[in-house]
Amino acid sequence: MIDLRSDTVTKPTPEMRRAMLEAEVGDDVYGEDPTVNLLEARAAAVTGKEAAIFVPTGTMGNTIAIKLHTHHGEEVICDVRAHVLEYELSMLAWFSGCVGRPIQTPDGILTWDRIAPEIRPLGPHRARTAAIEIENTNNIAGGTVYPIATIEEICDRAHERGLKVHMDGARVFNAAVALAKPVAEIVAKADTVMFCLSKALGAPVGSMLAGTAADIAQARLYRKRLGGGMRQAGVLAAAGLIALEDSPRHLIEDHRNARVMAKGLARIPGIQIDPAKVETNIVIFDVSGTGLTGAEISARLKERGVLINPVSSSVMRLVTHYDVDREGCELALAALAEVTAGVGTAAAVLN
Ligand code: TLP
Repeated sequence: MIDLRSDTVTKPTPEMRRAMLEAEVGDDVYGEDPTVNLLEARAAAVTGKEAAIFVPTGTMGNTIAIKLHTHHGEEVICDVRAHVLEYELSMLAWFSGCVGRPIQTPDGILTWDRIAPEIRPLGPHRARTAAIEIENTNNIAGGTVYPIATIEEICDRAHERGLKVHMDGARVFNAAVALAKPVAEIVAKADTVMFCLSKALGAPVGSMLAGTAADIAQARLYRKRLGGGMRQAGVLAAAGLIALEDSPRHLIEDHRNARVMAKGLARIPGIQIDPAKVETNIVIFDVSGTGLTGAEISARLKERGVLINPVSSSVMRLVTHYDVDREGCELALAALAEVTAGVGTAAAVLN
């Protein structure tokens, strides 16, 4: 199977498996797992934050961050396609008692002029805005990358107004590679950043939440409440350390493969995509002109050994990663051309 459904599907590398086998471990709820402690120290260093905490998932990292920055009954501003809004089972509401205030953007990148009019002070009819959440890269907008100046302006203006900024940096290392800038520079002004070890970086499990020492101390209590206090988690952290140290330098290959896919897709009749907009490892494309739905294309591809998921009836997403090489990408393109061949024309004639 050529699996391009997500970069979450990668298998641990032989180095990760070896490190997991040899990991020194202890009880992390007592703070006694040396490998987890090392991973947390490395994550704090890489993000330039005072402290970091190892969490089982990106969803838990985002959930804890929102809880840190809000009180029940407040609002969180985010992009309309934000993962926290669309794919986390309403955790904003369920755990933090907050409402997401979605903002339309052309490419998933919030800017201060779009945010400012949506900020609400507490009043007789309206709940206070407490935090702004920015997703970098923006997943469903197609792996789009925030310019650093845009992040800095959002954070500076937000802080002037007493608002916190959380970055969902599930794929912030992809942003760093695309910008050729260190992660610490990208996240410098955000109050907290969550990044995933288990996405493009390839670890089997885990994400990191980084911020001030006080916030991360509080985050440990929220993690425990959410059932995320793990014990000999060094077995997982060992793979995470390899992901953190080794994987970022390989991401450039995933980005090249995504561009090859985007250019190939643009040549398939009925598929719409602007390859110039593909900056990282996520490719979002419109299939409405093929006369088939995303689900139909997905099912036909599966019969040919290619896995790509629809996002909606007319839009599909593919994500490149280290377990699918250039040849795999080209085979996937050929399969896409084959399953859509002639269908669009037939539909056009019938219409
Ligand atoms: N994204 C997954 C799916 O949930 C859609 C994927 O395949 O891309 N933030 C962002 C931007 C994400 O893309 C994801 C996962 C998360 C948070 C949540 O991470 P996990 O799955 O570890 O809870």
